[in-house]
Amino acid sequence: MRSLPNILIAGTPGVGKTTTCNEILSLASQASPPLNLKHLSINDIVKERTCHTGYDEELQTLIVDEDKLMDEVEKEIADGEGEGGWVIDWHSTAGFAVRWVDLVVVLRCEETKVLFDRLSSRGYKDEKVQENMDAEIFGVVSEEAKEAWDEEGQVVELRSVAAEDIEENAERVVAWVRNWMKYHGQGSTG
Ligand code: DAT
Repeated sequence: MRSLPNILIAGTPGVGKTTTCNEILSLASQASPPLNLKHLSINDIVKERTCHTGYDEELQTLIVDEDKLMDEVEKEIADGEGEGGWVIDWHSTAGFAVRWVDLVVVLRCEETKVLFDRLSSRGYKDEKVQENMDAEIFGVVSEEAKEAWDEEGQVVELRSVAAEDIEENAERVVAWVRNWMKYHGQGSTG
């Protein structure tokens, strides 16, 4: 049994996943006692371990080899049997085994103008901006997560529109980690 939970921070590109992960890690390291949470950027794994088969010019994105990617993720997080504490940063929950992840946080930016500006400022082409805006409007990531993780409270949607949402969401996740530790009898470990 892991001593810390694994958390998947998911959501449409631009909703604030990486920013939120960094804030979670920062709060965790400053906590007393500190929580040994670690950032697992799936984007980095895709690139560094060549888990892709090509590049989609229209959508300006690598074509991910999901089987290879999930093999690499499994190695990294030790199939969920490791010590845990991974804060996983990826736009999707597809391919993840339910047992690897204790909490799925889906960040949401319902203010389409705000998301549009974030995506445009990345230099994304219109097609890519539109594809991501549609995904966010239809709640694609959230639906996918709820289909896989059906246990009560395992999928939470958090609003990520304004700057203060980042800190509030990070605080909620860290509080959730503490509760998980208490519930799983890990309260005395750091
Ligand atoms: P993601 O990892 O989901 O693609 P990001 O963390 O890289 O998103 O954030 C994209 C940009 O948007 C970045 O400049 C920070 C900004 N941003 C994200 N969430 C925000 C929020 N809740 N308030 C203000 N800015 C935010």
